Parts: sequence; C-alpha cells; structure tokens
Amino acid sequence: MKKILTLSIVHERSNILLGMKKRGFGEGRWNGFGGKVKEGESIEEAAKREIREEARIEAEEMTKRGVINFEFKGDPDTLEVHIFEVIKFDGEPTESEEMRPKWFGADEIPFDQMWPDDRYWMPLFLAGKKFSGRFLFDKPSDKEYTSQILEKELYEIEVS
Ligand code: 8OG
Repeated sequence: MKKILTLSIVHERSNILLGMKKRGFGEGRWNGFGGKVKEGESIEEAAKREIREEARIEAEEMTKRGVINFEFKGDPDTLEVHIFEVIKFDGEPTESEEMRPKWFGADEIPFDQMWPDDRYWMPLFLAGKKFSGRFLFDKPSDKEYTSQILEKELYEIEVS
C-alpha cells in the first residue's frame, strides 16, 4: 500500500528551519515538519496543517520541490513523501508536543542526526532544484539504530 506524507522545510535567506522530533517515527532526529495526508485533504492542505501543528506557524507561500518514495526491505508499504519549501510564513516557530524547532545555516545542517537520505537530496533543495527519487532502507531507524540505504535513485527534474 502507498501512504502519502508531506515534509515541509522553511527556507529563509540561507537558513532552514528543522525540528527535533520528540516522539514516534523518526524520534531523536532533526527533520522538516510533516506527516500523513488525511482523507479529504489535499497534499498542500496537509502540509500546512502539519506545520501549524508541529511548529505553530502559518505557511503563506510554499512550492513543491520533490517527491521521494521510501521503502523498507520486506515491507510492502511505500511512503510517498512530498517535499515543500516554505518561502513565506506568519508567526514565530514554537515548540510543540512533537517538535522542537531550530534554525540552521546551510553549512551547519546536522546530517548525522537526520534521516540518512537527507544528505543526498538536501543539496538539491538548497540549490533551488526540483527532484524525485526512491530509497530502499534495511529497516526503520529508532533512537539507537540508523537505517542503512540499500538502494538509492535520485533525479533532478528539469523545469523550464
Ligand atoms: O506522521 P509521522 O511523524 O510519522 O510522519 C513522518 C515524517 O517523516 C513525515 O514528515 C515524512 C518524514 N519522512 C519519512 N521518511 C523520511 C526520510 O527518509 N527523510 C526525511 N527527511 N523525512 C522523512 O517518512
């Protein structure tokens, strides 16, 4: 089965806003804000709701930057993650039950404490490129274990 998820990264000048995931899937790692798209909601609506819930800000302008499919060996589910760049927002990023937000400069992104695929696509994100890809992992990460990448496909999408 395919599950549709969102992942939004606020990009302001050369800084990005990440959140430390405090619980659940991805706990103990820095990531953008996002989660599952609910029934009856568009992907963009879901992205805005998750940013509101997790960082307490209102996304006012965002663009779709990429879609990546994530699979875990032996698991029939595919996570289709839609990645958005938030260019304009209202409010002050504030800690929520799920996330503790923090700004990072483009040269101080904590890749060692992020999902292992992020170091591959984040440079494309920061360079303003659009991309699509697929990663196959051995098994999900948890607090002690970081998933290993078994297969990796990443393409830059040309847009005129
Ligand atoms: O609702 P939940 O917290 O489970 O949503 C998971 C979030 O993690 C969602 O925003 C999508 C995102 N996510 C994955 N896989 C990966 C990944 O490999 N890298 C990054 N950066 N985010 C991911 O589900």
